Amino acid sequence: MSNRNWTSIKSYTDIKFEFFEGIGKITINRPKVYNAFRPETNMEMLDALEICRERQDIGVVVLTGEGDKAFCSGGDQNVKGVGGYISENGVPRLNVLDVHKAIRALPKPVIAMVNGYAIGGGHVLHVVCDITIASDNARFGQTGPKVGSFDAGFGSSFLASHVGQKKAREIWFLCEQYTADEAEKMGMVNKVVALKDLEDTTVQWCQTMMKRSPLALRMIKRGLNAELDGQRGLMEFAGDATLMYYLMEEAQEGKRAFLEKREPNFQQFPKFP
Ligand code: S0N
Repeated sequence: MSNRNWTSIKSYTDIKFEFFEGIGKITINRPKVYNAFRPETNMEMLDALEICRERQDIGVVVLTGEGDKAFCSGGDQNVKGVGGYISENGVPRLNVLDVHKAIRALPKPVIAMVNGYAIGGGHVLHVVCDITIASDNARFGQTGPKVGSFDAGFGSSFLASHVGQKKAREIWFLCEQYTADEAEKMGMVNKVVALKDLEDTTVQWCQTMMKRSPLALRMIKRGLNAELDGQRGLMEFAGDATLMYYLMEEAQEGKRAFLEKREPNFQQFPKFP
């Protein structure tokens, strides 16, 4: 599927983390369980997402699954225990929620490249990404109420903002599967392509986004997140407004005046209508 020379950024047990021309690609690499995640998978994704945040040469992040069967089949049922998914030290965790928060907070676009089943918590993962590009063999759906689980967080509320309240309730209440075309018609997939074209199309979309202003993309993402994310969303939006203020002469004048032990001259700056 890939003829690109992706270079490894860092080695992990459960994921692959690679780089190609400004794109950081995170691949859940557990094909035997259809790329189901366990707590360690989520810890590794969190580490990789933090590296994507820090690295100046990464403009867009792609999240996908290994092979052509599954993007992700949700929480690994083999390690599901009492209180969550049991990590190697015996502690039960629901730490995929931290991955959701990290994807939303990342000030760069995150694209789900869905190459097969996006089911259960795997479906939620694509929902929380900014963009979803799917292969025509992809299948989408929630399973929670069928297998003893649910995500009443982003997996419900953000889904409803994509497909509408009625459809979101249908998806969760019936636990049926939907084809890629159906998912696109519902508004939760941006584009459907043949599996052989999935990576090419995703890379093209990434390249187009990387031609755009990174700060403009960042502010659009923050603005679109803010309503659903409440005070936290406003905090992220406000933080970026402060970042931009720090880039301006007006903020520099305040700092300089303090260090030079004088009154700041803010009157020199325009008061825009
Ligand atoms: C994906 C499905 C539909 C594919 O069906 P198909 O083609 O018939 O293949 P199978 O033979 O079923 O599967 C192939 C092999 O893969 C294994 N496997 C598949 N999914 C899982 C899984 N999730 N965990 C472990 N193994 C899995 C199969 O066992 C099989 O292996 P072999 O060949 O060895 O038998 C179908 O597989 C399917 O329906 N899978 C289960 C989907 C599911 O119910 N996932 C879990 C749903 N729940 C969550 O994801 C929890 C959500 C969550 O994480 C969360 C939410 C909110 C707050 C916190 C949390 C949290 O818990 O962190």
